[in-house]
Amino acid sequence: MPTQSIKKSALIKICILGAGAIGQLIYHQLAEQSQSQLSFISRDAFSSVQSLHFTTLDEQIINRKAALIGQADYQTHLSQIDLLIVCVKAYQVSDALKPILPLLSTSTHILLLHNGMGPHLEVISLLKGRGLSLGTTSQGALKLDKWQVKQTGSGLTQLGSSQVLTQLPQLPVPLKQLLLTAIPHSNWYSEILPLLWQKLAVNLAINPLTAIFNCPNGELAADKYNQVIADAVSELVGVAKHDGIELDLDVLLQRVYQVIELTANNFSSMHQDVQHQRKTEIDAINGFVLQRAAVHQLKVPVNQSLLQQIKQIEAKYE
Ligand code: KPL
Repeated sequence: MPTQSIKKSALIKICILGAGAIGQLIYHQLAEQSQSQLSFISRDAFSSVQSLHFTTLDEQIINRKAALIGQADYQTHLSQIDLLIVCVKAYQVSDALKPILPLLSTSTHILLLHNGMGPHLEVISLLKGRGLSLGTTSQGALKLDKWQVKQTGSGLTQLGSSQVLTQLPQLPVPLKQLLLTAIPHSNWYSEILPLLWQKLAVNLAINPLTAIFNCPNGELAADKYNQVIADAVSELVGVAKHDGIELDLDVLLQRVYQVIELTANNFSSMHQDVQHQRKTEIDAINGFVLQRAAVHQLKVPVNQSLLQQIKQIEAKYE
């Protein structure tokens, strides 16, 4: 398995694509470490320096400056970065990466960090030999303003590679160490896909139901939701099995109810998307299960119905 190498003494150059709540949270966490030089990719024509504001879990306010790389500097800046962290929504990953990828050095490593699954399958063919890692985070972050983020929860972050990616260069060890030191409660897995399926089970049950029934996560503990949650997760277990991933339904359901309890007062990201009339991540969540079910000619009526209900809500946006 090839491993990319980076110069030992140099600062590690990391660029973040997607300055949403998670992109900014990761920026602040990496900025606590002195080994890296950080920037965001901006869609503006010219580069600029931006003031960022971050409220930590213990309510400390931290102000930082960030370099936003404008299009005029893409060529020179992007060719030098060691790691590109992609924090856009799942449905934006391919389109956001397409113009950026050819400007990256062939030794740049790419990390996708988003809810849902699927984009890596589209991205693999575009990499031209660059390394790819995948991850998911349950850290809670809320965007209070364009450049003001508050951390609202300290969930796990799971990062790793996969069998399907082993022909590609692996994440260099110093980069891996930096990520695991900077991001609290983060772990590395040599096979990340089962972890992503497990997280998918949580999102596939909680996200659409809270959006459809307009409720906080905690309300899903009510008996009336037991059946739909069990059926949706059980369909996922069946599809994952055909994809070569063995999951335990009882363990997954326990995890779903644990998250419902731990985040009882939170509104899920899909609930927030619907409230703000934004496109949701349903295609990468329940939609991914539908896609894989179609490949294996399986029926997943409960996930199909949840997806349809969310699509109907989106179709009514003004
Ligand atoms: O990841 C989440 C989300 O809202 O997208 C959960 C875990 C459901 C927490 O709200």
